[in-house]
Amino acid sequence: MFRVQKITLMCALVALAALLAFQPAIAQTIFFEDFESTDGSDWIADNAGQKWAIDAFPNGTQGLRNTEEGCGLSGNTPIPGVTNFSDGVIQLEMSWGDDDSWGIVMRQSAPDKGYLIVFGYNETPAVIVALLDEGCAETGMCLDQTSCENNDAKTLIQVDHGLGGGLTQDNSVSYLGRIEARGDSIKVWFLPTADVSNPNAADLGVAPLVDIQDGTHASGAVGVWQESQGNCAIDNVWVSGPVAVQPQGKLAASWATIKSTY
Ligand SMILES: [Ca+2]
Ligand SMILES: [Ca+2]
Ligand SMILES: [Ca+2]
Repeated sequence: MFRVQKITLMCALVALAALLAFQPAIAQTIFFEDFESTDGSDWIADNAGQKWAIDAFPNGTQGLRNTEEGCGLSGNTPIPGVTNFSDGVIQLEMSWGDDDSWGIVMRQSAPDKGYLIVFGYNETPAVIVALLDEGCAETGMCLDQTSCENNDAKTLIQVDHGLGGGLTQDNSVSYLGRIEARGDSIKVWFLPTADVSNPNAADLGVAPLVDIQDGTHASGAVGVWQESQGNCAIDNVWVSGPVAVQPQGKLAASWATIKSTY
């Protein structure tokens, strides 16, 4: 009997140790939204004319759709509650019913202090990293109007997204955008979500399109930016903290698992 209890205790301790080892990585998720059980009313655009709505996303679930079109309706929407991001990963799925660009505003400490990372499509076939300090992402302005594309003088880097031209504009394809920022290091990935075996993995298995060093801004808010992106949608918006996303190979958590842990 004593022996059985001892084995049971050992098993419990092993399970507890495994749980404790597992927790630090999981606890680093500081924001996740899959738009399955929200009306999106806490996503409040800086541009009063921009209207978000819950609608279908090409992964077969609900996403958040930008319903209004036009450069004058461009701008940032702060991710609810993510006000002091320094190091970690910012990731989202994006789809296009238009030819313009999605983006992420990162480490924003004032309207003109922070980074803009652009995921371009047909009109701007590029990934761009620029500074809000240069007037990039100004509310109500498209990228060409702020001269924050095709302009080495106002951007930190612009690289071809490598997706080719003539991309579909019928919201039929989900694309994955990931930014990994650690200190001065900023890395950006942009590719069809279907090309990634596990979008939750710490290592996506492909090299980043952008890998630069810049220390202009250390921390601040995170937001989803768009330029004239009428009828385009986002889903599975995820922000993690300083520790690596998840130990590679140890865990293949579903989005549902991630969501249930914060
Ligand atoms: Ca969803
Ligand atoms: Ca544009
Ligand atoms: Ca447009």
